[in-house]
Amino acid sequence: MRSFARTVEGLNFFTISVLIVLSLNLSIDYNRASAAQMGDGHNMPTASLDNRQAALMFNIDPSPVIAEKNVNFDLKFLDNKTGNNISHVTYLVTITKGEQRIFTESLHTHDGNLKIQFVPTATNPYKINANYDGLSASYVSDFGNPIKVRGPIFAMKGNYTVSIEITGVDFDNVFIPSPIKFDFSVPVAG
Ligand SMILES: [Cu+2]
Repeated sequence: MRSFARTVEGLNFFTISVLIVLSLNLSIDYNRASAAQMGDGHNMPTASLDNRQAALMFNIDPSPVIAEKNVNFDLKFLDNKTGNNISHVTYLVTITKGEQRIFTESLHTHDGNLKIQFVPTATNPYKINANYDGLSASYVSDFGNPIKVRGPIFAMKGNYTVSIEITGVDFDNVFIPSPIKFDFSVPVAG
């Protein structure tokens, strides 16, 4: 796996791309990925579900993440054949720092683009600005706006782990029996 910094119009993005193969019987054969393992661009984790090939794109902006500054996540789950977004994707996003779980929510995107903005504040517990969708039991962003999270997340420097679990695809209320989970190490600079 590989993590790489890409410069797009002057902005530094930390982009992680994970290839996932989806198989018919929803059987999963996946590996956990961590950014630390993503050094060589070859050992991509694969998962099976539906005979489709899909790639998880995960961008973090800025890179490196800086304590007390806004952090933007951009998640897309792409059909590798067509390059189109897979729609109606439900993610369980969990952030831990050390042993402490500081964020965990189910988030859904109807169109396949999921943007989350973390605004570090002293607000504890964190607050989410987004609509709650009962069908997917998740927060959903409005038209192109990120799901905003205000709270003590990325407020201090240190090593964070971002776990992204794909729990549903194609429909709002159909969930994968064995979710596909990836862990990413995200160092936060002071
Ligand atoms: Cu949906």
